[in-house]
Amino acid sequence: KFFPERKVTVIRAPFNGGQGKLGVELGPDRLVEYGLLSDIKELGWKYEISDPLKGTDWEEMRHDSSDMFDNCKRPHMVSECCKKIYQASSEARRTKSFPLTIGGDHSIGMSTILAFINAHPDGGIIWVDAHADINTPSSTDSGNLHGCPVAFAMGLDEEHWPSDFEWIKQLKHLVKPNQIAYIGLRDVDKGEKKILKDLGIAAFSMYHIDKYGINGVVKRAIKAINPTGEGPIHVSYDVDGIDPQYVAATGTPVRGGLTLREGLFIVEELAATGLLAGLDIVEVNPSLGASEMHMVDTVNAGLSISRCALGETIL
Ligand code: 6HN
Ligand code: MN
Ligand code: MN
Ligand code: MN
Repeated sequence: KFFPERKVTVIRAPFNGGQGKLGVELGPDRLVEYGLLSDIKELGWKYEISDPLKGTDWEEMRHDSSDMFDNCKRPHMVSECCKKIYQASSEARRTKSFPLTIGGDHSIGMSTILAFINAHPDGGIIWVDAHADINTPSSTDSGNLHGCPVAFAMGLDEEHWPSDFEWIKQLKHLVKPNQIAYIGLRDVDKGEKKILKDLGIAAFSMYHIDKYGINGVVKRAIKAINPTGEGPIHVSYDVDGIDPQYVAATGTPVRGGLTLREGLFIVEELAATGLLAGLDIVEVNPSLGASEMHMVDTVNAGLSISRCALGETIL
C-alpha cells in the first residue's frame, strides 16, 4: 500500500564494527550470491542497489584502538557508518522505494529506524530479536554497540554519549517508547529489563509466544505501536530471533527461539496487512556455524524473510 511502484532499494551494509566477531560483514554478499536479487524480481518488484559504505576503509577503522569511549567499542566507526546508512535509507524513502537493508551487525538498526521515523513520524517499529539491543553507554557490559542501537534511536542516556553521535541529537524525530515493540526476546540484560519496564515498551518474549501463539503476539505488537491500524511499520529483523537450529551462523545465538515458521509468519502477516514499510535483515555471519550447512541454512532463512516480506506467501 505504501509502495505502489513496487520498487525496492537494497541497501548493502557490510558492517562489523558493532561487535567483536569477523565475518558478519560478508552477510550482504552471501545473501546476493544465494539469490536475493532474483527473488525480488521474481516477486514482481523492481530494485536498485545502494552501497553507502563503499569506498570507506572500514578495515582500517576497525583497527584504530583509540576508537573507544568509556567501555563503548568503536563509537566513531559505528557512528560514521550509521550516518551513511541513515542517508541512504532516507533517500530510498524520499523516492518511495522500500528500503531493504542487509547487514552486517545490528548497530546499523539505529540508522534505519531513525530514517523511518523521520519520514513517518507516526510510524511503528517491530524489532525481532533474541536481544533487546537497548543498552545505553552506561548500561552496556560488553561495550558492543550492536547491543545499543535502540537506545541511540530513542535518545536514552544522551549525557553519556560519545560525541560522535551528535548527529542523532540534531534529528527532528527520535523513536518514542510507544513506537517500538519487540518479538522473540529471551536474553535481555538486567539494565535493559529496567529500561523496558520504566518506559513501558511492548516487549513480547518467547514466553508470550508460547502463551498467545505467534498470531496473537503479532496482533498485540501491531496494536501497541499502531493504534489506528493504518500506519506504516518497519521491521528490524535480527536473524538470531529465530532458533539456532535454523539459524546457527550468527554471532550471539540463544537457544529456545522462534521456529522458522513463526519467524516467517511475522513478516507474512505484515505483508498481508499491507503495513510493512521497510525491513532490515541483520546478523547473518557466514563465517560462523559448525559447518557449511549452518551457513547455507542461515543465509536461506534470511532470503525467506525477505521473500515473505515482499509477499511471496500471499496467494
Ligand atoms: N544483537 N545484550 C548483549 C550486549 O552485548 O549488549 C547482547 C547484544 C546482542 C546484539 O544480537 O544484535
Ligand atoms: Mn569521532
Ligand atoms: Mn540479537
Ligand atoms: Mn539485534
